[in-house]
Amino acid sequence: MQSLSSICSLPEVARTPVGAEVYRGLTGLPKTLSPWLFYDERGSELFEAITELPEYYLTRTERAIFTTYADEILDAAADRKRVKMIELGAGTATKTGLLLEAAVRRQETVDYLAIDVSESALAAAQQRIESEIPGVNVISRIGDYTEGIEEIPAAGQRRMALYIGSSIGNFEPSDAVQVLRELRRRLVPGDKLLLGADRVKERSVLLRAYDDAAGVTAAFNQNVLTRINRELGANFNLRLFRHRARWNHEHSRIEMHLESLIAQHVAIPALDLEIKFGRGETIHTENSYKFTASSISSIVERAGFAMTRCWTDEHEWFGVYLATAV
Ligand code: AVI
Repeated sequence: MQSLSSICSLPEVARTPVGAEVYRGLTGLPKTLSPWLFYDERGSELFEAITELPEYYLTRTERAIFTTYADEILDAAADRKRVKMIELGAGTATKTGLLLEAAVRRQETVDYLAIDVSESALAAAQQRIESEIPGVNVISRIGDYTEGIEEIPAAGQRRMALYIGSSIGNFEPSDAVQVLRELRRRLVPGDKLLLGADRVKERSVLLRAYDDAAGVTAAFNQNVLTRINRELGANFNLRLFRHRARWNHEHSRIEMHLESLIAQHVAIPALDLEIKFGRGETIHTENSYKFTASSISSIVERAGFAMTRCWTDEHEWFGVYLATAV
């Protein structure tokens, strides 16, 4: 824990979100950096490229589940009412189009509230959906998670909140419960949550998905160092930090690390810091939890929902879960 006097003497930049996170993460032991730091402009492009990799089965498998079951999902969510859709972390909303089309088939028009931190992704999603799927009324909100949900009241209608893409897996389980509990607080009993969550599977399949042959995931991981160099004037040498993906069986998660190949010092002038790395020491940059039917049910139920239905693919690699607010 930092004392108040030492915090007050930190450079101004240590109080910006990026500065504070890098200071916290690289002065602690073990060294960590939060995964939200990945998503600058280049990081977001690299993530889009990851979703198209042959090894990264998550996106195409979830899309295939929506392609097969979108009408069934909408029927199950609706309880014979009209559905309004809200998406947390909508991004470019490419897979969501399949669900919106099913909603339009069912009820001719649908209100869709897209929430994301990226203004440019939201603008692109809104333009594409409005031109490709007539009948969808898109409202977009820049924000984190649940901000703005109240703006889509639903008297006599069913709200279905989407949290897809297994983003829930990037939180510690207790934080995942908190995020869903916050969502639950803004819904009424009977409203729905549609959650996409990656499943536990063979270790080699998981490792390949996070350490692809073309090195795109490695570049995505290392980009965080480029960002710190650019924004905080640091001198990380990318050739001296190697991407590592590990399966942590005990915690049922893939971990991403950046491993220092030699003993070295890295300067971060904007934070007045010099960070010492031992050879083989890592910065832990991401966890991606993988779930069983029972581990995801436990999270959903602790957040105040009842698990209602589940859809999966032929290999049972990915799960799409419908839960009801109780
Ligand atoms: C955004 N999130 C669900 C991705 C995942 O699979 O955990 C982030 C990612 N990290 C490496 N590859 C993809």
